[in-house]
Amino acid sequence: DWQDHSDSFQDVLYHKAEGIAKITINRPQVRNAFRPLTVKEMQQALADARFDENIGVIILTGQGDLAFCSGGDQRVRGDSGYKDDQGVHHLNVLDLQKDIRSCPKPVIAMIAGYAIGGGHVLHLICDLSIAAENARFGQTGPKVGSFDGGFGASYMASVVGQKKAREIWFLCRQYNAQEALDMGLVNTVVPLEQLEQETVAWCRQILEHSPIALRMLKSAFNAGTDGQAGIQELAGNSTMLFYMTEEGQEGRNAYLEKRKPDFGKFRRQP
Ligand code: 1HA
Repeated sequence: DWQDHSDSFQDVLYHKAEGIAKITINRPQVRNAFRPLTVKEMQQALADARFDENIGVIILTGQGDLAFCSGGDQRVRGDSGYKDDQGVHHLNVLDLQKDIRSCPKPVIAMIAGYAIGGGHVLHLICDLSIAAENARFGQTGPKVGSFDGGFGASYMASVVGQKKAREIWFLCRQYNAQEALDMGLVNTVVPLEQLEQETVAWCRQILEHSPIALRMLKSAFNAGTDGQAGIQELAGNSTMLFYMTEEGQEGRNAYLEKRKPDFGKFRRQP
């Protein structure tokens, strides 16, 4: 039973239940295309889920059966980005992508209908993707005068391979759920009416497992593709674990007690 936390939001719905947070893009009239406000609210919801100690896994999805997300709202695309209400141009979905990747909790894309353009990249960078049989995937950038040469290109190539990634971007074709499964773009395909039930079952299985093990694994998977930022994340987790040890705490305590730290009492691990 989802509890509604959407109050402060206009473009997204935000729900929580049993350790699961669900962020839903709620613009079905435009196939859940995002404008800067949509992205900002998704970032806010994601931050809430990240800092809520009761939440262990996050679902990203789109309202209705027709689309997960169709990318940037072309109606508000200005000459250097997507316009907000003040007329400022943004490409702030790139920040959301980084937030999803650096979120220490697993983020699962739950996809019914279209995941297209910038909406396709969003599902791509989620840790897992669960698709309904009616899901359709693809990039449109070169068709509409856009491209995502960041995660959208390099991370895609690491998921589906160089040839397939170039095909997806150069030809701008659409792929059905089975094709997406065959190329490793999604984890499983289920009948539309079972989509949420199956996604929640995957979440529950994840929730049974060690949060720190999951956190370390996510940052370890990221480290390989995210360069210095990936190493920073992995190293940050090492620091967190070190802070949790007596040895780490001896350094802090000695400083606060204005004495010399006694690290000699700790084993020198082989
Ligand atoms: O590449 C980037 C970025 C790169 C770097 C940094 C930042 C980036 C940020 C964003 C993006 C992009 O996302 S570029 C790619 C933008 N998206 C698209 O090119 C997809 C456009 N939409 C479609 O291809 C199709 O609508 C669809 C395959 C998703 C669905 O087709 P369908 O079911 O036939 O519905 P359709 O009739 O086309 O759409 C329903 C309504 O939704 C239409 O409005 P209506 O005529 O009823 O008033 C349609 O215009 C609207 N709509 C759909 N997608 C968008 C949209 N309106 C604005 N923006 C959209 N993306």
